[in-house]
Amino acid sequence: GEGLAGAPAPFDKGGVKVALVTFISGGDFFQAYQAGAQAQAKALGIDLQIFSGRQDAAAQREQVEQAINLGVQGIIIDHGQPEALKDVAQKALDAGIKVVAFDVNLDNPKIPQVEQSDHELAKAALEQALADNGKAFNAGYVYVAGFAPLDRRNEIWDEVKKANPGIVEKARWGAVNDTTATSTADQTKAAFQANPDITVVFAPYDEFARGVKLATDEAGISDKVKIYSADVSTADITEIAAEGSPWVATAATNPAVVGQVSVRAVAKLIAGEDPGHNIIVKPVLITQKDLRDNAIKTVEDLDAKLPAFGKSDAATAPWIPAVK
Ligand code: SR1
Repeated sequence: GEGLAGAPAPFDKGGVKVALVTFISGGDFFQAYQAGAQAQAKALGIDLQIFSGRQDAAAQREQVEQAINLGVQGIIIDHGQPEALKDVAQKALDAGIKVVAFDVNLDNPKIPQVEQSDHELAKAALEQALADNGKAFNAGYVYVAGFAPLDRRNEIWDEVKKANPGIVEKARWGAVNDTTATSTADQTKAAFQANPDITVVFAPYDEFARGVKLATDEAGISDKVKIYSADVSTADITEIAAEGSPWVATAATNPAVVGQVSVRAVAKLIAGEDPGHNIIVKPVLITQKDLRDNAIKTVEDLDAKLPAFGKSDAATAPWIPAVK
């Protein structure tokens, strides 16, 4: 990479190498996150190498080791299982490599944690569910434990149920694999066969929501169900805004912005600056009505309509160029 005029060392000379080691690399969220990271890396003259995840903890661990051996200056660890990563992350730190974690709690004071304010995100989606459906309804819940963002969203689901005893969780399902949406769709069919009285589904990951919609559309029950989710992509916007869609709201950041923030955080560490320990990108609530009323069809339309969605001032510095 080229040097960046006016930037602190080593960015003034260029040639900075960073690895992004992912756990999940498929799906809209992770693709947009990676594209955002790559765009911010390019603007900083960073050579960013992305290691593709296969939902395989041992493989991800090995990729962190590979990155260390490649002599990178920084590593971003994106999701994963803390127990498989903590010691290799420490090994990277011991080798003088700066480490940032997104959505995986490495529990290390030297490793800044990037997240989307998952508590706020879940609250926004669930407040909309309460506003639309009242305080008493039969719910389905899509959840897989062990993912930091899903565990944080789950804390809010527990709180909301506790505060509203009229919400009855009739069934819980979910899968995270390389075909999350279709696996979730299969499970959704079974859940609705056993519990046809479910009217609200909380599915706080867009691949989950996509799976639930697939299943309710196929079963011809989309007019009896409402889906509340996390995340957004252009494909999601199409699904949400479609006529008769049961997917009525999502709380989301722009994942490309989260990718940019992650790269800025590691760049600041490499330059000897402190990006802060908890780096938060705030979500916004997006409803089906908002999308339809404002003719929003793409993530770019959302960026243009909602400035709070299109950029974040987390981990910025005067020498770090903004991504266009
Ligand atoms: C399996 S974890 C999926 C979540 O990670 C990110 O936080 C996204 O928001 C997505 O919902």
